[in-house]
Amino acid sequence: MSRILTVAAAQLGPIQKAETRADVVSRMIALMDEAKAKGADFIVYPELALTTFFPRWYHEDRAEADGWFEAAMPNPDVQPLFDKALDYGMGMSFGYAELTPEGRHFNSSIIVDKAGAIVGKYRKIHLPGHVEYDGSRSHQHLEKRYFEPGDLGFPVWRTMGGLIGMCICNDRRWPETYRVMGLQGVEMIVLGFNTPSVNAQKGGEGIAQRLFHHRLSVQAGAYQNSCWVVAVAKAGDEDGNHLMGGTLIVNPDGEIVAELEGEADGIIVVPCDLDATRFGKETIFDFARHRRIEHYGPITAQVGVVEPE
Ligand code: CDV
Repeated sequence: MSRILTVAAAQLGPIQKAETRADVVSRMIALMDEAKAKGADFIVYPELALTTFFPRWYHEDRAEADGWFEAAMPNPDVQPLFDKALDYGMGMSFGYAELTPEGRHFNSSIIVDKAGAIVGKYRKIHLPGHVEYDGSRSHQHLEKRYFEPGDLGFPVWRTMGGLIGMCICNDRRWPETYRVMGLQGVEMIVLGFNTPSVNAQKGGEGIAQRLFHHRLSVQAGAYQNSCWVVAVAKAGDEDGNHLMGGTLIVNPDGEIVAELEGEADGIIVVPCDLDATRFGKETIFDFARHRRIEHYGPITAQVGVVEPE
């Protein structure tokens, strides 16, 4: 048996502060054209795909940052992308900064199905960084200033013939992210990321180690939950701030089956067999037979470390 979902992981190269949504959307459409030519059913773009990675910029007046947010989805700037996806009969997922009608701010992503309907929304739960300006860091990472933690959990949706879930960037480093979706039978997790290629608090940690941690995290998440993981970067130099690449697709054995070279706009396309998730889910990671929840209490009862006496 096989159930193929052909996925395009669509990396965006850098987006400068001065670039408009229209500029970016036309680049996203060019990637979609390429994905269509390569037979993709579903295209995945990065976190905060429509703008530069703005949480690196400090706005003393928090409200000034609202210009980076979308108050509606779709909206006139992104409508051409929705139109093209519908025309192609292609599903898509991308991240954006969401401003709700109540004035709440989230780092969000959506799944749009092949009929053009927004069938899934996820709001980033693990927000890295800090709230106030921090001069001790080599660069700012103000996600905790501009967003509140997601309030929608880690849902999984039945769409495009499979069970698909989302997470965003820093979420990929946390095993809980994958396991909560694994417990819903997830077959494919799609995620976008903006990862600075140096650690703002540890200058010696550069791109090689950051790529290692990235691959380690997504490969482990895929293997331990027997699912596909599609991880898509925004990469390159944004106004003097460098983001690593590392766009890749991992199979349910935890193996990288495709990885994009470089930091420019580009795609990798892989026919992903969703039935290939069955073996792991029915054997070594058959949760119903092997999990021992009586010993997992601290995972939900406790946030920080409690050392033994
Ligand atoms: N956008 C992110 O969540 N970036 C973080 C960085 C700050 C470490 C990441 O986990 O890649």
